[in-house]
Amino acid sequence: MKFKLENKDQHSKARAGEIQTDHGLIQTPIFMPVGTAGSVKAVHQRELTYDVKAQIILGNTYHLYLRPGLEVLEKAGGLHKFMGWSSPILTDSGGYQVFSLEGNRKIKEEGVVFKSHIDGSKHHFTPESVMDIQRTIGADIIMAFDECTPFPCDWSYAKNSMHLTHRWLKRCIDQFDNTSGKYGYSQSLFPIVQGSTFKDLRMDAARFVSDQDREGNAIGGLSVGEPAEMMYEMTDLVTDILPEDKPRYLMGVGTPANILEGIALGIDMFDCVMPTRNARNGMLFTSEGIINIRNERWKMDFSPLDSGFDSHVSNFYSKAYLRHLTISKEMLAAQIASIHNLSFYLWLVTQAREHIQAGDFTTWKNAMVEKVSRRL
Ligand code: PRF
Repeated sequence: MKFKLENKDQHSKARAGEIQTDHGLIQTPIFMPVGTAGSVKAVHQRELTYDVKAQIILGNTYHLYLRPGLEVLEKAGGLHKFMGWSSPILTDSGGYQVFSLEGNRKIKEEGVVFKSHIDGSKHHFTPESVMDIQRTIGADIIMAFDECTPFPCDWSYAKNSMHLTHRWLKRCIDQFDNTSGKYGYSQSLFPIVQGSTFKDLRMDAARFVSDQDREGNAIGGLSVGEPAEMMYEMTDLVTDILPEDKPRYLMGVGTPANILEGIALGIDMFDCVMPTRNARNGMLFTSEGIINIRNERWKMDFSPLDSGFDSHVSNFYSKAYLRHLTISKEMLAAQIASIHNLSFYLWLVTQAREHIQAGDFTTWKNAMVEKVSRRL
């Protein structure tokens, strides 16, 4: 993997760059659609490429390990071949998913013991096994095994947890560096900065992670219920410490406004279930603001979902039609809404990139945050 920093904004920490992987180029800042179990829900691969214009998607170690399992993935020749996606893939380590199995998991020094949400069977994840699993899945970028602290969380819990994440990181790096990719292309390991909402811990974690000198770095443990201002404050502290010449990934973020503010704070990569999950509940993110498509207000509105940018689905179908499909529980509703929301997210980060390159990012961003946050 190679990262090239192309432009820096004069009035913020925003950057435009390029990540070259063996599965192609990623132009940053970028949003990565979430494809937890080998599918971006309700959106097939051709639509992801040609409508959404996704450059990289996410997979999840926990889900893929449980189903279809490693035997199938290895036999298929890795996740890219299995799902028919030849662009880059990033896999999350499963730590986050396992920790959200409240009551069904136990954290120890060695790793985590957990029960499957599918059949209740017992499994172990260790930093080593999670590296091996991600080697078998075959993502271009793989994540270290970390503990994501809940919010709120007291300082001493956050400190101990951060140190455990750091010891696990060392073990991930050892395992990763002593193994190689199984399918003939290279993989990169990103460590994760934790430290909850404590400035001293966040700074310690950012220094520790930077010292590992990997090809990119991530920030975890945010967007877990803390106020947005706190998330921005922590991100700002951490991006001041992380190396400038490597991509920075803010995990699980967020709303369109969160993403624009994250870009202004020097973040290059984002992922979130919000555009797809909320689409399935009838929430649309548009260039004019946020729409609940079930609302009576759209019953007779035959205008396009969004005419603010070029997208077949967003320009072609009307609000009234999507409202009807949603209320009738038609499967096409989830498809149209998901493609629209993802197209909008990808358009938004592409616009951010163009404004960084043009030198007017900050004024554009401030106006856009206001626009995309409105409830219509
Ligand atoms: N760690 C991992 N994945 C994550 C997170 C984390 O802290 C978050 C937090 N927003 C989302 N996904 N491994």
